[in-house]
Amino acid sequence: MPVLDANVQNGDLEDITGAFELSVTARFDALVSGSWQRVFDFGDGAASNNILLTQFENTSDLMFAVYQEGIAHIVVAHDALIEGEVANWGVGVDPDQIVIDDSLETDVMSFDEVNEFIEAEIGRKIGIVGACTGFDAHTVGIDAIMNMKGYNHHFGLERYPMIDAHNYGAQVSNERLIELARSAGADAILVSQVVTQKDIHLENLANFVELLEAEDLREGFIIIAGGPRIDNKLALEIGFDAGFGRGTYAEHVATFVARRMVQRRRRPAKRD
Ligand code: B12
Repeated sequence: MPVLDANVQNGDLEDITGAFELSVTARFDALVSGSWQRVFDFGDGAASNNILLTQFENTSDLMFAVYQEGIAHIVVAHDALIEGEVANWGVGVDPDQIVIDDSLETDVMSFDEVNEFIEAEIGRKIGIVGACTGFDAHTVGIDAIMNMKGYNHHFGLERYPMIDAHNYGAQVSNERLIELARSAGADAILVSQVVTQKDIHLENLANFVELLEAEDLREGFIIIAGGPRIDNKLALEIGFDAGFGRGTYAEHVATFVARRMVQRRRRPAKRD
């Protein structure tokens, strides 16, 4: 589908007949005073063949719905709407399920803004290492985030002058990734998990956090999980600082790491 402009009539669009992904940038200015405010609503009639992304009633919940021949498939992301903040959301239907990914970062900084922010606020390059861990051999996701070339016209972290990024590829054990992060003097560690059979991704991620904690290293790193079945809520539950799913670009990650480093520095010292 082409890029659509919300301020103009987009006319007839090509039919969506199979799996698809859409990304949108939007801001809600008044939640309570509105109701069912749409981000988009494509279709050929009320609740028959429609695809819509909308506020749920007048709440801060975001609802994604696909109506197919009168049958509704709906998912709701609770508290995804923050009044006055620009947010990016990715929604879609993959061959086996309907997904909504309430993006974690609002006001994502651009490539240039991230570099300027790091220079001004941190005053040195930040170190980020990453890998796809365990037996998972899917490198494309972590490459999209880290490699120089990037993904979908978004440069990867290796291209950022203020980031020292190292991508260690796939099938890296958790132990090895931690060792590599230590020797690189990294500030943040990125872990990619794609294969989810028998919840192996959850086990791998939990084991990663346990290893860091066991070695008393958890506080020393910002740790981020990512992959098509990962979202921020899940990652936080496992003990990561953040989680990113489909539609993520390097700038989402760079923005999060840079801001989190500054927040950590500002955190008051612990008192006994
Ligand atoms: C290419 C591919 C492969 C290639 C991988 C090649 C490579 N070098 O990566 C090969 C052929 C090796 C492969 C093997 C297998 N695959 Co495969 N593969 C795919 C396929 C077709 C595309 C994946 C991909 O590249 N996506 C594009 C990237 C850009 O998307 P992404 O990974 O989601 O990454 C984005 C985000 O998730 C996020 N992200 C990802 N990681 C991270 C990390 C961080 C830190 C952050 C911030 C963000 C982030 O950012 C990225 C950019 O936005 C998918 C199907 C599909 N259409 O998705 C199946 C798929 C992932 N594979 C699948 C399976 C089952 C397998 C095998 C087990 C098959 C088998 N029986 O042998 C093996 C597993 C091998 C192993 N040990 O891991 C399943 C997984 C199902 C599941 N839920 O577990 C899928 C979904 C296919 C399916 N529908 O069944 N596969």
